[in-house]
Formats: sequence, C-alpha cells, structure tokens
Amino acid sequence: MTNHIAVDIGASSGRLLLGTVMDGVLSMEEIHRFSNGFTERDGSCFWDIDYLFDQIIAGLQKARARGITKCTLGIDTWAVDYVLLNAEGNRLQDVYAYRDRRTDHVMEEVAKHISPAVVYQKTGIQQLTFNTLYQLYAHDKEELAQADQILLVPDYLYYRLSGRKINEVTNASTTQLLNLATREYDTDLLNFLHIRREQFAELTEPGEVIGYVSESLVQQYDLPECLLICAATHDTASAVLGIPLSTDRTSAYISSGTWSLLGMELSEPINNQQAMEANYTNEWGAFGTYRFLKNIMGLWLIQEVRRLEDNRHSFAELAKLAEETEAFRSLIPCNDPRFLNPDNMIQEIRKACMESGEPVPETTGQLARCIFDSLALSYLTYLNELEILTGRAVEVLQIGGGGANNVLLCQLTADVIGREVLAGPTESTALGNLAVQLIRAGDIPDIAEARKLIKNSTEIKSYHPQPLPQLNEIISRWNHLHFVSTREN
Ligand code: ADP
Ligand code: LRH
Repeated sequence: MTNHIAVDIGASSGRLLLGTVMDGVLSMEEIHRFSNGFTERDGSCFWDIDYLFDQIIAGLQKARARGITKCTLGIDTWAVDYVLLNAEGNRLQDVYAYRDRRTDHVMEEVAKHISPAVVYQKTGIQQLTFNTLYQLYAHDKEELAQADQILLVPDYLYYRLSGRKINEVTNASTTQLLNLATREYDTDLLNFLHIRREQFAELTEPGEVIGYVSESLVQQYDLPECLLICAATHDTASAVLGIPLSTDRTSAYISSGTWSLLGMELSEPINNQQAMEANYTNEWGAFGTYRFLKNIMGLWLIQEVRRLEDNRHSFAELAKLAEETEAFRSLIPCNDPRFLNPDNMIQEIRKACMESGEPVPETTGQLARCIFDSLALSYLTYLNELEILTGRAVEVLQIGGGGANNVLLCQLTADVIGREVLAGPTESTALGNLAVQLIRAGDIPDIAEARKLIKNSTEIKSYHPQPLPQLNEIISRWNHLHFVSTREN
C-alpha cells in the first residue's frame, strides 16, 4: 500500500490529506490544516509564501510522526499568481495576490495595443483583470526584465522542495499566455510583454515525476522520503478531476470555494465569438480536457462578511442565520467587479442595494441570505448561458469543494435551477490531486476509474428542486440587476 499526500492550498485555507487505496476503497485522512489569506501592505496585496512553504513542511513532519516514511506528493493552489526568481534561484519580490488593485485598469490599457479578440482566439481564456498577462504587464518593468525565471505559485513550491523548475500546464493556461493551437507560450504575447521564452520553465503535464524532496530538507526537518508527482496544480483543475461527473446524464459542475467556477468538462475548447462575448474560459485540464467555465464571485463574499465581523460566526452558523431570514429579500449582482476587493464588503453590499432600490440588509442573517440568494440566481444565469454556448442541455449540476457543505445554498440552487444538485465531495480538489498520483503510481488505470473510486468512497448528497413561491418574479428582478451590472462593466 502506497501513501499519497495531496497538498491543496486554496485562497482561504490549505490542507495536507493522506490518501491510500485498499480493497477498492480510497481512504482519506486530514494530516494538517491551516488558514490562508492575503495581507495588505502600503496599499498592495501579498500572499505570505514562506508561511505556506512552512505549512507544507509542518504537515510532512506530522506525516513522519505518524510513521510514514515514504510517500508520493502532489501540490495544487489557486491560479494566476507568480514568483520571479533571479539567476541564483532566489525570489525577487513579494508575491502579489491576484486581488491587488494594480491591475484595475490594465485590461483597457492592453486592449489599446492588442485586440482582446485576438488574445481570446489565441488563448481561449476569459478576460479577468488578474490574469497573469495583465499582472505581468503591470509589474515593475526593470524587475521583470531581471527575472531569470517566472514560476506560478505551485511551481515555486515544487521548486522549493526539489530544486527543479517547471511550469505545470493546467495552471500555466490561466496566465492567458498559452496558445491553444501550438500548445506553447504564444510568441506574440510574450513579445508584447518583453518576456523571453526561457524566462518561463518547461511546460509539464500532470502525472509527470518531478523528483524527490531534497535530501537536505528531509534531514533538516525529519521528513518522509517524498516523490514529487506533478498534480493538476491549478486547484480548479484538480477540483474538477475530483468531482465524479455523471457518465449517464449531461452534467455541469461548480467548484465551490472562494470562487464558484461553473462549467463543463469538454474535450475541445470553444473559443468562438459567442463564447468570447459571454466571457467563458477554456482552461486546460489534465488528460486532454478543457474546463469551459465562468468565474462567479463565490463564497468570497461571505468570507469577507465573516472576517469583517471578527470571525464571530462559523460558516455553518452563517448558513443557519441565513436560513432563518426572509428569502429573496435583497439581491445583489454578485458577479459585479465592485465585489472583487472592496474596502469593506458589508458596506459595498449595502451600497449596491441602496443604489438599485433593493432593501438594505442590516443583520448578519440578512447579509448572508442576500449573498446565498444572489449566488443561486447567478448560477441559473450562467447555467443557461453554458447550455447555449455548448449546445447541451444540463440534466444535473454537481457541486464540489467547501461550498458543498452549505445545505441552504445547495437546496436553493436546486430550487432555482429546477434540476437535481449533487453536492460533494467537499474535498474534491485534494481528491483530484490524489487521483493524478494514484494513476501515476499505477494504483488505478485512468480518470474514469478514479472518479468511480471517489464516488464510492465519499459522501455525495442529492438535492431535488422544491417549488419556490414567486420564482418568476424573483428571476425577473435578478435579471434586471444582472443586466444593469453587465451593461455598465
Ligand atoms: P478555497 O479552496 O477557495 O479556500 P474551500 O473549498 O476550502 O475554498 O471552501 C471554503 C468555503 O466553504 C468557505 O468559504 C465556506 O463558505 C464554505 N464552507 C466550509 N464549511 C462549511 C460549512 N460547514 N457550512 C457552510 N459552508 C461551509
Ligand atoms: C480558485 C481559482 C480560480 C481562479 C482564481 C484565481 O481558487 O484558482 O480558478 O480563477 O482562483
């Protein structure tokens, strides 16, 4: 029996999970969990990358203390953010967090030089202010020129552990710099940014062996002997692998965490005019797939409300408070960029309601309810769009990630979209990370088998749609808010 460890670090928390397969069952145990978040310094937002590295070491020490002497290890984190290294392999800068406001107007600036339609046709990636393309454009030009290597966050963590520099493809596609046709960095886009190809590392597929955690780290910290396997290092790529998508019904998914990523797994990208106008993305997946999806603001909204209230309530309590509150009282166009990183989320929600004439949410329960109601309605909007863009009718919506714990939101979603929702696994990302390791180790043959194993080994809850009074009126109200917000942005 081989031990496999998934390091899964999301924008709000990280964990190390141990997975083993025995008698056709995947068992998974949490070894270590830690919080994550960016901090603001002098008006800029940064991740504490050394803290994250230390947490991986701490988790591996716990694994060793449990008697694990050998394991494989895969890493995934959120996308788009990068680390610049000098020729000695040392970091040149603090790691910007993607919500940093330096890119606020960069998309418009770049569009003056290179048409967004050309970028989309080349890359198939949706326009988001924080795509690495825009972040690098906004980066200090001298520092960027000095960079010997540009690694994304999980690439960098692998590098710190092993000394090897790679650019894993699922995550690299979120830079908006990979060309769908050549499956390489796009030369025009690199030239535009004055970046040389050699500044990026070798593109590496999930499943490839990276090497061992260095002997010096193993000795210094008393770690197990770890063989590093390249996971699908974009957390959303791993999350989608870890959702056991239905094989007999057409299914869409939501990877529900800090973001709600709503989409479909496809074997070919859709980068036509219609998909561009709707701003859907084609992120590269493992095993020749594409994630055709939309970024929806997600549970970041409630995370911020919780933080501003000094974490007084747990997420479960917030869902409970929302449940006890009048339904569909206040709605906000939750995907509006104003919610990406406002100075104060609670005030921003109230301001949005005041401006649109919706009743202003006063209590914590009303705020939480407003967020969950609005998210469920946004899922309907984007699910409808997804069906048009793909030409497929969705029969079931499958939700993975921490948001699958939110019973209220799952039921609301089923009620609003009028279709069955299957919620779980809540640790779909770590499971997708493990799946790649299990396949590489030969424990299972392919992703179809991995998904069967995940389905049989984890809890998945079914939510059937219940009739909602006055749903049509609520949807019209929502559509109006959504329309005004998209017209203005
Ligand atoms: P990320 O990987 O982006 O950091 P996760 O997948 O860990 O996010 O999901 C975190 C989110 O899951 C939280 O913001 C919270 O809204 C939701 N969540 C977690 N546990 C619960 C719970 N018991 N009840 C309701 N929501 C929960
Ligand atoms: C989710 C996620 C998402 C990206 C965003 C930066 O954690 O990786 O897929 O768009 O963070």
